Amino acid sequence: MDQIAVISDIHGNVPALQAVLNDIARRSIRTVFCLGDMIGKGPQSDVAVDLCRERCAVAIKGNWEDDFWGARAEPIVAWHIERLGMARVAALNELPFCHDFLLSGRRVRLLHGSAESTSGYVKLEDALSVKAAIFHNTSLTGYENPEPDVVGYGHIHKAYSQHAGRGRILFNAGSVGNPTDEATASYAVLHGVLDSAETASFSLELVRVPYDIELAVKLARDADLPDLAAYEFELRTARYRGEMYAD
Ligand SMILES: [Mn+2]
Repeated sequence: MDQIAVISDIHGNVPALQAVLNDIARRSIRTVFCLGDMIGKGPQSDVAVDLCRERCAVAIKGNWEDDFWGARAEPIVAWHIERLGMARVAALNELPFCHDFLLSGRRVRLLHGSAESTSGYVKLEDALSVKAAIFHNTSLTGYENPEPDVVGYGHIHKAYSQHAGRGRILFNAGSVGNPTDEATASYAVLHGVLDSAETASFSLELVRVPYDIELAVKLARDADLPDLAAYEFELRTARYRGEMYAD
């Protein structure tokens, strides 16, 4: 049986990424796939990209990797680009939109947000009829492969898995570095026979890993992260920064 760790949304939080990579190593998992958003938000996008490049067999584009040359003109993006350097930014721009593979006879597709966009939202509370669109082939996924039986995604920073009708499974790997469901790093593990079209045992686990939040906050403070208060709020409370002043 093969084990594949699926990590997502690291967002420059290196203490969280290191805790997850250590956990993956302790479980003797050799294959790691990354669903994007390695960068942005946290202070160490450059280190996060380098660690992912070293450790991940596959990495796909998140909305942060996708938006750099487009609409995001905010000063905070310039801050992250400066730390990343143009060579890394150019390499991130070349990442694919999705990754399809076979596992124990199931067609698995990994993408970041939705089948239409890296920044499309498929929310935990959406009705299954709405969520089902994530299984469709689009101009971005390509039409050459059949539609998947299993879809894994990121972007919403909340881990879950559910049966999606007609034998399909949908899961979200949660976020390594910026979770908004509980204040621990999140990732998923797939178990099965990789690249095999033959039906065999298949399973999916959601893993939570505690990490040193104090260190993550200190690194952000030492780096003079421009939106430190919002970042610290998210790491400590596992709530989105938009809720910061809500109560
Ligand atoms: Mn994200």
